[in-house]
Amino acid sequence: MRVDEIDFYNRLLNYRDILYLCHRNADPDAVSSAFALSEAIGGTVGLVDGCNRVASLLIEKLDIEVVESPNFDEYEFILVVDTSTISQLNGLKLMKYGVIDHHATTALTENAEFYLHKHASSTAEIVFSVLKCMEAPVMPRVALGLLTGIVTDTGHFKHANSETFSCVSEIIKLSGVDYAEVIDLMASTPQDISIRIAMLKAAARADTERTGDWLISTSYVSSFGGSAASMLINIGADVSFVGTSHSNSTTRISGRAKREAVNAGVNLGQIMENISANYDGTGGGHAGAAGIDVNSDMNEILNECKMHVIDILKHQENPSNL
Ligand SMILES: [Mn+2]
Repeated sequence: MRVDEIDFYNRLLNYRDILYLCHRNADPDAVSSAFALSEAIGGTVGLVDGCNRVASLLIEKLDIEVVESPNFDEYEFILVVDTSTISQLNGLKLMKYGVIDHHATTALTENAEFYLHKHASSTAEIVFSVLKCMEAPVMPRVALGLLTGIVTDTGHFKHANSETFSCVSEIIKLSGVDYAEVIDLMASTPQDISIRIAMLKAAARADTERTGDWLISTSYVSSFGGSAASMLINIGADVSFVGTSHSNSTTRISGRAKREAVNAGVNLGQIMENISANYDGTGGGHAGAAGIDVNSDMNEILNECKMHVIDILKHQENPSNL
């Protein structure tokens, strides 16, 4: 049964022990939504199967109490948070549950006792509207969590709409937190030293070729090739290829392309597939992100990838330079 904000919290207030259950590999949107509800209504934040890096940082920084793999029998009611399919809960069997979610697919709501679903850019925004209806205070910890959830779920506001910004503005006003605190919290996400070394090496070794206003960079690392290829895009390349070569003579190339390059005709998945056919390897992926595994010289394959892209881009204009 679909409910509105008022009905939603009134129903939750009927239960004594509520488990706010986050999807597997929980993200900040799930964790902060569960946390905010547990603070306002009472109950426990539960993780079905771990959480991602920023979410674990959030849990640590905000000192959020979470229960990993909770025993459902210990709770009177389960509220599934930011989750739309049972597979996101590893197929767990739920008896009596409610849902709060913003995803387009809504398979989980069918058997729910009640659910609050809206097409918001994050569950955190829906939770905030519940808090407002309850006239619950928005404490700084809750606000920091919800803001982090909104920022990450909207891809740092890339997928935000006007309602997202109104919500963010209201949260900041009501809680008194500084937006800079949210940025600081996310910036302090620790990264493994081996990844950082790989990124710095990939940047230092990058070989960049210009065709028109397009920049195509190639480099190599011993691991984290995919992350390194994305990093080269972030620091200025339009298309990047990063090779990793293993002792057993297999070469892996990871490629990434900016949207403008894809729009100009670069399809890395197709390029990788074509090259892999010539070298008896396997390759493929998406237009903007793809990979290839072959038993050939790394530099030869890197060069081949680059030449394919130059061929496509040399007569195209780069709209980001107009
Ligand atoms: Mn979400």
